[in-house]
Amino acid sequence: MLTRLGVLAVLACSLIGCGENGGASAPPSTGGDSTPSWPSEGPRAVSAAWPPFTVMGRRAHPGNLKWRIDPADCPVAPERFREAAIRAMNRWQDTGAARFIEVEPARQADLVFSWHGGEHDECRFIEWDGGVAHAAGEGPVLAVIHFNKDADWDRRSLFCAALHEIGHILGLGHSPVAHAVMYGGYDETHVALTEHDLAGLHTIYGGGEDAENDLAIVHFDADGTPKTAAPALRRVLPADCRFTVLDANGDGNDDVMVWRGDRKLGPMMRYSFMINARIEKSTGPFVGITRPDRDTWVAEAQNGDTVLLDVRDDGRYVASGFNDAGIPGEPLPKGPLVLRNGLADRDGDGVLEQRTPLSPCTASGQKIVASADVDGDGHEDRLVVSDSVRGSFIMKWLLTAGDPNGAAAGATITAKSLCVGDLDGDGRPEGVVQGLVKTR
Ligand SMILES: [Ca+2]
Ligand SMILES: [Ca+2]
Ligand SMILES: [Ca+2]
Ligand SMILES: [Ca+2]
Ligand SMILES: [Zn+2]
Ligand SMILES: [Zn+2]
Repeated sequence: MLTRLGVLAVLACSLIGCGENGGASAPPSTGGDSTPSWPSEGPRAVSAAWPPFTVMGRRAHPGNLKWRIDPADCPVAPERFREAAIRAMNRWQDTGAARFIEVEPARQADLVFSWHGGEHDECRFIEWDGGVAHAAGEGPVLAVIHFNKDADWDRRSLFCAALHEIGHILGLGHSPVAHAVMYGGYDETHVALTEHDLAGLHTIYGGGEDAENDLAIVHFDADGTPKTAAPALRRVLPADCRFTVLDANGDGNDDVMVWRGDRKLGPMMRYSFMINARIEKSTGPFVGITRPDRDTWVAEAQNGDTVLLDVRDDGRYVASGFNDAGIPGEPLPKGPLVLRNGLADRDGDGVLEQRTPLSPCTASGQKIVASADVDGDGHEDRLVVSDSVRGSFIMKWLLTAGDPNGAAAGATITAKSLCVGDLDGDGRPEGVVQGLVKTR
Protein backbone atom coordinates (compact mmCIF):
# COMPACT_ATOMS: atom_id res chain seq x y z
CA MET A 1 0.00 0.00 0.00
CA LEU A 2 1.03 3.50 -0.68
CA THR A 3 0.33 6.36 1.66
CA ARG A 4 0.66 10.08 1.35
CA LEU A 5 3.32 11.14 3.83
CA GLY A 6 3.24 14.88 3.47
CA VAL A 7 3.70 17.35 0.66
CA LEU A 8 7.36 16.77 -0.01
CA ALA A 9 7.56 13.12 0.84
CA VAL A 10 8.36 10.84 -2.01
CA LEU A 11 5.98 7.95 -2.14
CA ALA A 12 7.43 4.54 -2.30
CA CYS A 13 6.59 0.90 -2.10
CA SER A 14 9.04 -1.70 -0.97
CA LEU A 15 9.65 -5.40 -0.87
CA ILE A 16 10.37 -6.95 2.49
CA GLY A 17 13.33 -8.95 3.46
CA CYS A 18 14.97 -8.76 0.09
CA GLY A 19 18.39 -8.21 1.55
CA GLU A 20 18.31 -11.27 3.72
CA ASN A 21 16.56 -13.48 1.21
CA GLY A 22 18.57 -12.24 -1.70
CA GLY A 23 21.76 -12.90 0.18
CA ALA A 24 20.79 -16.32 1.44
CA SER A 25 19.48 -17.89 -1.71
CA ALA A 26 21.82 -19.52 -4.16
CA PRO A 27 21.90 -17.94 -7.59
CA PRO A 28 19.90 -20.07 -9.99
CA SER A 29 22.23 -21.62 -12.51
CA THR A 30 20.24 -20.65 -15.57
CA GLY A 31 18.08 -17.81 -14.30
CA GLY A 32 15.18 -19.63 -15.91
CA ASP A 33 11.73 -19.51 -14.37
CA SER A 34 10.45 -22.36 -12.27
CA THR A 35 6.92 -23.34 -11.38
CA PRO A 36 5.87 -21.35 -8.32
CA SER A 37 4.70 -23.35 -5.34
CA TRP A 38 1.18 -22.26 -4.40
CA PRO A 39 0.16 -22.09 -0.75
CA SER A 40 -2.32 -24.78 0.27
CA GLU A 41 -5.96 -23.72 0.05
CA GLY A 42 -7.22 -23.98 3.61
CA PRO A 43 -10.48 -22.52 4.92
CA ARG A 44 -8.76 -19.25 5.72
CA ALA A 45 -7.26 -19.00 2.28
CA VAL A 46 -10.61 -17.95 0.83
CA SER A 47 -10.89 -14.73 2.76
CA ALA A 48 -7.15 -14.09 2.63
CA ALA A 49 -7.38 -14.27 -1.16
CA TRP A 50 -9.67 -11.26 -1.48
CA PRO A 51 -9.50 -8.69 -2.88
CA PRO A 52 -7.49 -10.15 -5.77
CA PHE A 53 -5.71 -6.84 -6.33
CA THR A 54 -5.56 -3.23 -5.21
CA VAL A 55 -5.22 -0.12 -7.39
CA MET A 56 -3.01 2.87 -6.56
CA GLY A 57 -3.45 4.86 -9.75
CA ARG A 58 -3.65 4.74 -13.50
CA ARG A 59 -1.03 5.74 -16.06
CA ALA A 60 -2.43 8.09 -18.68
CA HIS A 61 -0.39 6.60 -21.55
CA PRO A 62 0.31 2.94 -20.80
CA GLY A 63 0.99 2.23 -24.47
CA ASN A 64 4.01 4.54 -24.56
CA LEU A 65 6.04 4.11 -21.40
CA LYS A 66 9.54 5.42 -21.93
CA TRP A 67 12.15 3.84 -19.72
CA ARG A 68 15.89 3.91 -19.18
CA ILE A 69 18.49 2.61 -16.80
CA ASP A 70 20.72 4.80 -14.67
CA PRO A 71 23.77 2.56 -14.24
CA ALA A 72 25.41 4.62 -11.47
CA ASP A 73 26.46 2.37 -8.55
CA CYS A 74 25.16 -0.74 -10.31
CA PRO A 75 26.80 -3.66 -8.42
CA VAL A 76 26.14 -6.23 -11.14
CA ALA A 77 27.09 -6.25 -14.79
CA PRO A 78 24.94 -3.46 -16.28
CA GLU A 79 23.90 -5.66 -19.18
CA ARG A 80 22.64 -8.33 -16.78
CA PHE A 81 20.60 -5.70 -14.93
CA ARG A 82 19.19 -4.40 -18.19
CA GLU A 83 18.32 -7.91 -19.37
CA ALA A 84 16.43 -8.67 -16.12
CA ALA A 85 14.51 -5.40 -16.35
CA ILE A 86 13.56 -6.04 -19.98
CA ARG A 87 12.47 -9.60 -19.19
CA ALA A 88 10.24 -8.30 -16.38
CA MET A 89 8.79 -5.52 -18.56
CA ASN A 90 8.04 -8.06 -21.27
CA ARG A 91 5.89 -10.07 -18.86
CA TRP A 92 3.65 -7.07 -18.33
CA GLN A 93 3.83 -6.00 -21.97
CA ASP A 94 2.72 -9.46 -23.12
CA THR A 95 -0.68 -8.78 -21.54
CA GLY A 96 -1.34 -6.10 -24.15
CA ALA A 97 -2.06 -3.50 -21.47
CA ALA A 98 1.27 -1.65 -21.61
CA ARG A 99 4.16 -1.01 -23.95
CA PHE A 100 7.67 -0.07 -22.82
CA ILE A 101 10.07 1.88 -25.04
CA GLU A 102 13.72 2.28 -24.09
CA VAL A 103 15.20 5.78 -24.39
CA GLU A 104 18.79 7.04 -24.36
CA PRO A 105 20.51 7.82 -21.04
CA ALA A 106 19.56 11.18 -19.52
CA ARG A 107 16.46 11.45 -21.70
CA GLN A 108 13.07 12.17 -20.16
CA ALA A 109 11.56 8.88 -19.09
CA ASP A 110 8.39 7.63 -17.41
CA LEU A 111 10.37 4.94 -15.63
CA VAL A 112 13.99 4.98 -14.47
CA PHE A 113 15.67 1.90 -13.01
CA SER A 114 18.46 2.95 -10.67
CA TRP A 115 20.49 2.04 -7.60
CA HIS A 116 20.60 3.42 -4.12
CA GLY A 117 22.43 2.44 -0.99
CA GLY A 118 21.78 2.25 2.70
CA GLU A 119 20.16 5.25 4.30
CA HIS A 120 17.82 6.63 1.79
CA ASP A 121 15.87 9.61 2.98
CA GLU A 122 14.32 10.79 -0.25
CA CYS A 123 12.20 7.65 -0.54
CA ARG A 124 10.00 6.88 2.41
CA PHE A 125 7.83 3.86 2.41
CA ILE A 126 5.39 2.81 5.04
CA GLU A 127 5.78 -0.93 5.17
CA TRP A 128 9.30 -2.04 5.72
CA ASP A 129 12.53 -0.19 5.60
CA GLY A 130 15.56 -1.99 4.40
CA GLY A 131 13.75 -3.32 1.35
CA VAL A 132 16.12 -3.85 -1.50
CA ALA A 133 13.80 -2.63 -4.16
CA HIS A 134 10.95 -0.18 -4.25
CA ALA A 135 9.00 1.92 -6.68
CA ALA A 136 8.80 5.59 -5.88
CA GLY A 137 7.55 8.86 -7.26
CA GLU A 138 5.59 11.93 -6.33
CA GLY A 139 1.86 11.38 -6.45
CA PRO A 140 -0.09 8.25 -7.24
CA VAL A 141 1.79 7.48 -10.45
CA LEU A 142 5.30 6.24 -9.72
CA ALA A 143 8.34 6.90 -11.88
CA VAL A 144 11.44 5.24 -10.46
CA ILE A 145 12.48 1.78 -9.33
CA HIS A 146 15.32 1.76 -6.82
CA PHE A 147 17.41 -1.35 -6.23
CA ASN A 148 19.62 -1.51 -3.15
CA LYS A 149 23.23 -1.67 -4.29
CA ASP A 150 24.29 -3.25 -0.99
CA ALA A 151 22.08 -6.34 -1.38
CA ASP A 152 23.23 -9.50 -3.09
CA TRP A 153 21.68 -9.84 -6.49
CA ASP A 154 21.43 -12.57 -9.04
CA ARG A 155 19.49 -12.92 -12.24
CA ARG A 156 16.49 -14.36 -10.51
CA SER A 157 16.22 -11.83 -7.70
CA LEU A 158 16.75 -8.94 -10.13
CA PHE A 159 13.94 -10.28 -12.30
CA CYS A 160 11.54 -10.97 -9.41
CA ALA A 161 12.07 -7.56 -7.86
CA ALA A 162 11.66 -5.80 -11.21
CA LEU A 163 8.51 -7.79 -12.02
CA HIS A 164 6.86 -6.74 -8.76
CA GLU A 165 7.98 -3.11 -8.90
CA ILE A 166 6.83 -2.66 -12.50
CA GLY A 167 3.37 -3.68 -11.26
CA HIS A 168 3.50 -0.63 -8.97
CA ILE A 169 4.67 1.54 -11.88
CA LEU A 170 1.56 0.39 -13.76
CA GLY A 171 -0.62 1.44 -10.82
CA LEU A 172 -1.16 -1.81 -8.95
CA GLY A 173 -0.89 -1.86 -5.17
CA HIS A 174 -0.26 -4.90 -3.05
CA SER A 175 -2.45 -7.99 -3.23
CA PRO A 176 -3.24 -10.08 -0.15
CA VAL A 177 -3.06 -13.21 -2.33
CA ALA A 178 0.13 -14.93 -1.27
CA HIS A 179 1.07 -16.31 -4.68
CA ALA A 180 0.37 -13.11 -6.63
CA VAL A 181 3.31 -11.16 -8.03
CA MET A 182 1.83 -8.11 -6.31
CA TYR A 183 1.79 -9.81 -2.91
CA GLY A 184 3.46 -7.50 -0.41
CA GLY A 185 6.14 -9.95 0.68
CA TYR A 186 9.18 -10.78 -1.34
CA ASP A 187 9.17 -14.27 -2.81
CA GLU A 188 11.50 -15.53 -5.50
CA THR A 189 8.93 -18.10 -6.61
CA HIS A 190 6.82 -15.24 -7.95
CA VAL A 191 8.01 -15.43 -11.52
CA ALA A 192 4.75 -15.39 -13.49
CA LEU A 193 1.78 -13.02 -13.43
CA THR A 194 -1.21 -14.71 -11.78
CA GLU A 195 -4.90 -14.32 -12.57
CA HIS A 196 -5.05 -11.88 -9.65
CA ASP A 197 -2.36 -9.62 -11.09
CA LEU A 198 -4.07 -9.80 -14.49
CA ALA A 199 -7.48 -9.00 -12.99
CA GLY A 200 -5.98 -5.82 -11.55
CA LEU A 201 -4.22 -4.85 -14.74
CA HIS A 202 -7.34 -5.41 -16.86
CA THR A 203 -9.44 -3.45 -14.37
CA ILE A 204 -7.16 -0.44 -14.82
CA TYR A 205 -6.46 -0.65 -18.56
CA GLY A 206 -9.16 -2.91 -20.01
CA GLY A 207 -8.93 -6.32 -21.63
CA GLY A 208 -9.41 -9.76 -20.16
CA GLU A 209 -12.43 -11.98 -20.41
CA ASP A 210 -15.86 -11.33 -18.94
CA ALA A 211 -16.81 -13.44 -15.94
CA GLU A 212 -19.75 -13.72 -13.55
CA ASN A 213 -17.76 -12.21 -10.71
CA ASP A 214 -16.87 -9.03 -12.62
CA LEU A 215 -18.66 -5.77 -11.99
CA ALA A 216 -19.35 -4.25 -15.39
CA ILE A 217 -19.45 -0.45 -15.69
CA VAL A 218 -22.04 0.77 -18.19
CA HIS A 219 -23.67 3.88 -19.58
CA PHE A 220 -27.27 3.84 -20.71
CA ASP A 221 -28.69 4.74 -24.10
CA ALA A 222 -31.75 6.96 -24.19
CA ASP A 223 -34.02 3.94 -23.75
CA GLY A 224 -31.86 2.50 -20.95
CA THR A 225 -29.85 -0.02 -22.97
CA PRO A 226 -26.50 -0.58 -21.16
CA LYS A 227 -23.29 0.03 -23.12
CA THR A 228 -19.81 -0.61 -21.75
CA ALA A 229 -18.49 2.68 -20.34
CA ALA A 230 -15.14 1.66 -18.87
CA PRO A 231 -13.16 -1.49 -18.08
CA ALA A 232 -15.02 -3.87 -15.80
CA LEU A 233 -13.82 -4.41 -12.24
CA ARG A 234 -12.45 -7.87 -12.89
CA ARG A 235 -13.08 -10.71 -10.41
CA VAL A 236 -13.92 -8.35 -7.54
CA LEU A 237 -17.23 -9.98 -6.60
CA PRO A 238 -16.64 -13.50 -5.29
CA ALA A 239 -19.65 -15.59 -4.26
CA ASP A 240 -21.54 -14.22 -1.27
CA CYS A 241 -20.28 -10.69 -1.69
CA ARG A 242 -22.54 -7.68 -1.78
CA PHE A 243 -21.95 -4.35 -3.41
CA THR A 244 -23.54 -0.95 -3.56
CA VAL A 245 -22.89 2.37 -5.29
CA LEU A 246 -22.83 5.56 -3.26
CA ASP A 247 -20.50 8.43 -2.36
CA ALA A 248 -18.71 7.01 0.67
CA ASN A 249 -16.10 9.79 1.02
CA GLY A 250 -18.30 12.73 0.11
CA ASP A 251 -16.22 14.00 -2.83
CA GLY A 252 -19.20 14.11 -5.17
CA ASN A 253 -18.32 11.01 -7.18
CA ASP A 254 -20.08 7.80 -6.34
CA ASP A 255 -17.93 4.88 -5.23
CA VAL A 256 -18.43 1.14 -5.47
CA MET A 257 -18.35 -0.61 -2.10
CA VAL A 258 -17.89 -4.39 -1.96
CA TRP A 259 -18.07 -6.53 1.17
CA ARG A 260 -18.86 -10.04 2.30
CA GLY A 261 -22.55 -10.76 2.74
CA ASP A 262 -22.21 -14.31 4.06
CA ARG A 263 -21.66 -13.53 7.73
CA LYS A 264 -18.00 -14.36 7.72
CA LEU A 265 -15.22 -12.17 8.97
CA GLY A 266 -14.21 -10.34 5.90
CA PRO A 267 -12.82 -7.16 4.48
CA MET A 268 -14.54 -4.33 2.63
CA MET A 269 -13.22 -2.50 -0.42
CA ARG A 270 -14.00 0.87 -1.92
CA TYR A 271 -13.37 1.55 -5.62
CA SER A 272 -13.36 5.15 -6.78
CA PHE A 273 -13.40 6.53 -10.29
CA MET A 274 -12.17 9.34 -12.50
CA ILE A 275 -13.35 10.89 -15.76
CA ASN A 276 -15.00 8.47 -18.20
CA ALA A 277 -15.84 6.20 -15.27
CA ARG A 278 -12.35 4.69 -15.27
CA ILE A 279 -11.06 3.35 -12.00
CA GLU A 280 -8.91 5.84 -10.10
CA LYS A 281 -7.94 3.74 -7.12
CA SER A 282 -9.14 1.21 -4.61
CA THR A 283 -9.13 1.79 -0.88
CA GLY A 284 -8.92 -0.98 1.63
CA PRO A 285 -9.17 -3.75 2.43
CA PHE A 286 -10.87 -2.47 5.57
CA VAL A 287 -10.76 -5.47 7.85
CA GLY A 288 -13.04 -6.52 10.68
CA ILE A 289 -16.03 -4.87 9.01
CA THR A 290 -18.27 -7.89 8.57
CA ARG A 291 -18.87 -10.32 11.43
CA PRO A 292 -20.28 -13.83 11.74
CA ASP A 293 -23.25 -12.81 13.91
CA ARG A 294 -24.30 -9.79 11.88
CA ASP A 295 -25.63 -8.72 8.54
CA THR A 296 -23.66 -5.80 7.18
CA TRP A 297 -25.30 -3.16 5.02
CA VAL A 298 -23.96 0.05 3.53
CA ALA A 299 -26.59 2.57 2.49
CA GLU A 300 -27.41 6.24 2.29
CA ALA A 301 -29.37 7.76 5.12
CA GLN A 302 -32.20 10.13 4.27
CA ASN A 303 -29.93 13.06 5.16
CA GLY A 304 -27.45 11.90 2.49
CA ASP A 305 -24.82 10.50 4.85
CA THR A 306 -23.34 7.11 4.10
CA VAL A 307 -23.99 4.66 6.91
CA LEU A 308 -22.58 1.22 7.65
CA LEU A 309 -24.99 -0.89 9.63
CA ASP A 310 -24.17 -4.14 11.45
CA VAL A 311 -27.46 -5.82 12.24
CA ARG A 312 -28.00 -8.77 14.58
CA ASP A 313 -30.85 -11.23 14.22
CA ASP A 314 -32.83 -9.52 16.97
CA GLY A 315 -32.73 -6.22 15.08
CA ARG A 316 -30.17 -4.52 17.33
CA TYR A 317 -27.56 -2.75 15.30
CA VAL A 318 -24.35 -0.76 15.37
CA ALA A 319 -24.30 2.18 12.97
CA SER A 320 -21.13 3.93 11.87
CA GLY A 321 -20.37 6.60 9.33
CA PHE A 322 -17.55 7.12 6.86
CA ASN A 323 -14.92 9.80 7.36
CA ASP A 324 -13.76 12.22 4.65
CA ALA A 325 -11.33 9.60 3.40
CA GLY A 326 -14.19 7.15 2.94
CA ILE A 327 -13.08 4.92 5.80
CA PRO A 328 -15.86 3.37 7.86
CA GLY A 329 -15.91 3.41 11.65
CA GLU A 330 -16.94 6.96 12.58
CA PRO A 331 -19.44 6.68 15.45
CA LEU A 332 -22.89 8.07 14.73
CA PRO A 333 -25.08 9.85 17.28
CA LYS A 334 -27.86 7.69 18.67
CA GLY A 335 -31.38 8.43 17.57
CA PRO A 336 -33.84 7.63 14.83
CA LEU A 337 -32.28 6.27 11.66
CA VAL A 338 -33.90 5.85 8.27
CA LEU A 339 -31.90 4.51 5.34
CA ARG A 340 -32.89 4.81 1.72
CA ASN A 341 -32.73 1.04 1.30
CA GLY A 342 -35.67 0.65 3.69
CA LEU A 343 -33.82 -0.23 6.91
CA ALA A 344 -35.26 1.88 9.69
CA ASP A 345 -35.20 2.49 13.42
CA ARG A 346 -37.86 5.19 13.41
CA ASP A 347 -38.27 5.43 17.20
CA GLY A 348 -34.52 5.49 17.85
CA ASP A 349 -34.59 2.69 20.44
CA GLY A 350 -31.58 0.90 18.90
CA VAL A 351 -33.68 -1.85 17.30
CA LEU A 352 -34.54 -1.86 13.62
CA GLU A 353 -38.17 -2.32 12.74
CA GLN A 354 -37.05 -3.51 9.31
CA ARG A 355 -33.96 -5.76 9.34
CA THR A 356 -33.36 -6.46 5.68
CA PRO A 357 -33.52 -3.95 2.85
CA LEU A 358 -36.85 -3.52 1.14
CA SER A 359 -36.87 -2.02 -2.31
CA PRO A 360 -39.52 0.59 -2.97
CA CYS A 361 -42.27 -0.53 -5.31
CA THR A 362 -44.29 1.08 -8.05
CA ALA A 363 -48.03 1.56 -7.66
CA SER A 364 -48.53 -1.71 -9.50
CA GLY A 365 -46.21 -3.56 -7.09
CA GLN A 366 -43.05 -3.81 -9.20
CA LYS A 367 -39.83 -3.69 -7.20
CA ILE A 368 -37.74 -0.59 -8.07
CA VAL A 369 -34.03 -1.50 -8.11
CA ALA A 370 -32.63 1.78 -9.41
CA SER A 371 -33.63 5.27 -10.45
CA ALA A 372 -31.87 7.58 -12.89
CA ASP A 373 -32.70 9.90 -15.73
CA VAL A 374 -31.55 7.65 -18.56
CA ASP A 375 -33.27 9.46 -21.42
CA GLY A 376 -32.06 12.88 -20.28
CA ASP A 377 -35.48 14.58 -20.18
CA GLY A 378 -34.90 15.79 -16.62
CA HIS A 379 -37.24 13.26 -15.04
CA GLU A 380 -36.11 10.23 -13.05
CA ASP A 381 -36.77 6.93 -14.75
CA ARG A 382 -37.13 3.74 -12.78
CA LEU A 383 -35.65 0.31 -13.25
CA VAL A 384 -38.07 -2.35 -12.05
CA VAL A 385 -37.80 -6.11 -11.71
CA SER A 386 -40.28 -7.86 -13.94
CA ASP A 387 -39.15 -11.48 -13.50
CA SER A 388 -36.24 -13.67 -12.46
CA VAL A 389 -34.61 -16.67 -14.11
CA ARG A 390 -31.90 -18.88 -12.61
CA GLY A 391 -30.58 -16.29 -10.19
CA SER A 392 -30.78 -13.37 -12.62
CA PHE A 393 -33.36 -10.63 -12.65
CA ILE A 394 -35.15 -9.45 -15.72
CA MET A 395 -35.29 -5.69 -15.25
CA LYS A 396 -37.08 -3.08 -17.31
CA TRP A 397 -36.73 0.70 -17.46
CA LEU A 398 -39.91 2.71 -17.01
CA LEU A 399 -39.38 6.10 -18.69
CA THR A 400 -41.76 8.22 -16.71
CA ALA A 401 -41.49 11.67 -18.34
CA GLY A 402 -42.58 13.21 -15.05
CA ASP A 403 -45.88 11.36 -14.90
CA PRO A 404 -45.51 8.43 -12.48
CA ASN A 405 -48.48 6.66 -14.04
CA GLY A 406 -47.55 7.21 -17.66
CA ALA A 407 -44.41 5.13 -18.07
CA ALA A 408 -43.07 4.34 -21.51
CA ALA A 409 -41.25 1.00 -21.74
CA GLY A 410 -37.48 1.26 -22.01
CA ALA A 411 -34.80 -1.38 -22.45
CA THR A 412 -34.92 -4.73 -20.70
CA ILE A 413 -31.77 -5.87 -18.89
CA THR A 414 -31.06 -9.32 -17.47
CA ALA A 415 -28.33 -9.52 -14.82
CA LYS A 416 -27.85 -10.68 -11.24
CA SER A 417 -27.83 -7.22 -9.79
CA LEU A 418 -27.52 -3.60 -10.87
CA CYS A 419 -26.77 -0.40 -8.97
CA VAL A 420 -26.81 3.08 -10.48
CA GLY A 421 -24.72 6.11 -9.57
CA ASP A 422 -22.58 8.85 -11.08
CA LEU A 423 -19.09 7.41 -10.71
CA ASP A 424 -17.25 10.26 -12.44
CA GLY A 425 -19.45 13.17 -11.38
CA ASP A 426 -20.30 14.25 -14.95
CA GLY A 427 -24.03 14.25 -14.28
CA ARG A 428 -24.62 11.18 -16.41
CA PRO A 429 -25.56 7.98 -14.61
CA GLU A 430 -23.45 4.83 -14.77
CA GLY A 431 -24.70 1.36 -13.99
CA VAL A 432 -22.58 -1.13 -12.06
CA VAL A 433 -23.74 -4.58 -13.05
CA GLN A 434 -23.10 -7.98 -11.51
CA GLY A 435 -23.23 -10.94 -13.81
CA LEU A 436 -23.04 -11.16 -17.56
CA VAL A 437 -25.37 -8.51 -18.91
CA LYS A 438 -28.03 -9.41 -21.44
CA THR A 439 -30.29 -6.85 -23.05
CA ARG A 440 -33.06 -6.80 -25.56
CA1 LIG B 1 -16.66 9.39 -3.68
CA1 LIG C 1 -36.76 0.84 16.68
CA1 LIG D 1 -36.06 10.52 -17.84
CA1 LIG E 1 -21.18 9.69 -14.89
ZN1 LIG F 1 5.42 -3.64 -3.41
ZN1 LIG G 1 14.30 5.01 -3.25
